[in-house]
Amino acid sequence: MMTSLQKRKLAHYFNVLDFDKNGVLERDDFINIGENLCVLWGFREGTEAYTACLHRCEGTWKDFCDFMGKPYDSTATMEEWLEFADKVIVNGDEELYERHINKLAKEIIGFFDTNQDGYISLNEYVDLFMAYRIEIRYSAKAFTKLDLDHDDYISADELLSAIREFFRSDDENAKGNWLFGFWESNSN
Ligand SMILES: [Ca+2]
Ligand SMILES: [Ca+2]
Ligand SMILES: [Ca+2]
Repeated sequence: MMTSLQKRKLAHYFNVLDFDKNGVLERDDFINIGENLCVLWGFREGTEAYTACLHRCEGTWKDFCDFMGKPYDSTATMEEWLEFADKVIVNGDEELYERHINKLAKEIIGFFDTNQDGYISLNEYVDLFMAYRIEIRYSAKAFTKLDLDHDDYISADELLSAIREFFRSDDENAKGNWLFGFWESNSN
């Protein structure tokens, strides 16, 4: 069973991904996030960059469905998500979990490391907040928490460490809890 803290974080993650806040995760949420990114990065509709960006976001949805064992045209409610998260992410098979979080770290860097130096800068991290419509005002604080060696960049290792803590840590003070911004508002 997930602890209350783990559940609150996983519920926050659901709310971050549920872009239109209609209470279910679906393909459109991921497409909307892609469209948001296109606006952010100045990709105009009809261009190759635009299409590639949407494709990539759709790919993220497909990976997510594969991970949850659902067809691509299905949806996931909060309840289904939390049940899945409990069984597969928080208390599941190590190998599957490791594969998923490594993939997620690569995906985040692939998407948001726009200058391709292998690190996430504060500006690039703010893009992530913009893309997912996470409250921007928490981005600097979250960035500082994730940048463990204080060199003003989030390295791949620092990101992976944050992802690990975000998904599994039961420590209220774990820095990685801040990966997707402030999450206490979802406490129950
Ligand atoms: Ca939705
Ligand atoms: Ca970078
Ligand atoms: Ca760093």
